[in-house]
Amino acid sequence: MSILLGLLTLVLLYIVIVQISKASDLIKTLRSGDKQEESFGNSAVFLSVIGFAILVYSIVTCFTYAHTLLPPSASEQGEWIQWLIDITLVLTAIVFVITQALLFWFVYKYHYRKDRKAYFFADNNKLEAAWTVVPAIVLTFLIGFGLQKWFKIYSPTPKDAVLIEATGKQFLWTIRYAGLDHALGNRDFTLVNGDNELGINWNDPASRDDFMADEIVLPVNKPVSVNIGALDVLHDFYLPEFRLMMDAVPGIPTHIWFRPIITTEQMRKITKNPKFDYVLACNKLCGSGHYNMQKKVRIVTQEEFNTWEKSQKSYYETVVKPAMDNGTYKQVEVAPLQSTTVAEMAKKK
Ligand SMILES: [Cu+2]
Repeated sequence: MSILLGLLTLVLLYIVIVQISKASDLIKTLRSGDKQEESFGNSAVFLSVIGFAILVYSIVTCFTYAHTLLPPSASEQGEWIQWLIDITLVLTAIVFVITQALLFWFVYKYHYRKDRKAYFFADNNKLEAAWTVVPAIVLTFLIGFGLQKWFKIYSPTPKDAVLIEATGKQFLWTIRYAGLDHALGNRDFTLVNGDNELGINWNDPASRDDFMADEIVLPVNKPVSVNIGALDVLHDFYLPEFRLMMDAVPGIPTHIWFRPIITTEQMRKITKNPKFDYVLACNKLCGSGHYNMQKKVRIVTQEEFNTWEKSQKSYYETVVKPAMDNGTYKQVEVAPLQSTTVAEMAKKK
């Protein structure tokens, strides 16, 4: 019944629209030709004035709010990305302004006039070739530049990189530094428990000097290698001022390397904000506390970094070992992985 009523409503609606259009056609023919031309002229002026006003407003707001954009990129990789963003923005802005200005100008210039007849042509091969080839060349260049930067960004990590590990979980980042031996201790998921949520193998000598940090401190002009992971849901290692981000996926380790080029102190001067701090944020909507999933990032000189690194305490020595000694921490032994095929499992049953 409701379907029938719905169909009936649609048919009635169609009849109403047809009748209204018929009535407006009648009114138009009743009006004298001069009045019709005047009415079209007024509409054309109105439309093009509104169009130009919106165009000017868009351009002015772009410049007015330009200062709210991110400060200059604080990493070498980010500079390349920023260059790609800039060149794309400039090219598309030029095309946008030209096409929109022409559109609104044509609305006015070619509006209906009694003594003028529209020129008809079905197609123009030269014009079509031009508007296909020119954008194709421009896009090829943009993609070419993009690919070139992509391969540079995902090039092998330099050997002298500072190695850190960032693990996301609802709603905080755990940052582990490789320590003075420049090697992160192995992790094994079979070791994960309440005391060891990263599953670090404390029998691995490389784990002994690893330390957890409340903030990310990095030396300027030195490559930084970041191993990224997640414990629960999808997160995203996001450094807006460095124009970098990389997904943090449970079960799939990801990696990124970059080179910071502006210290926090320098950036405070550039932004004229003495309280400025770089931030590591999460760029995936990972839950109710997502907005608060941040960590302070400090870019310092090499000397400051060395002093800071030496002042950090090994997590094993200060937390794990004392707990093991007084029996409140149990290291689960690494069990060798057993491979069981589906057929073997079926046999056992
Ligand atoms: Cu998150």
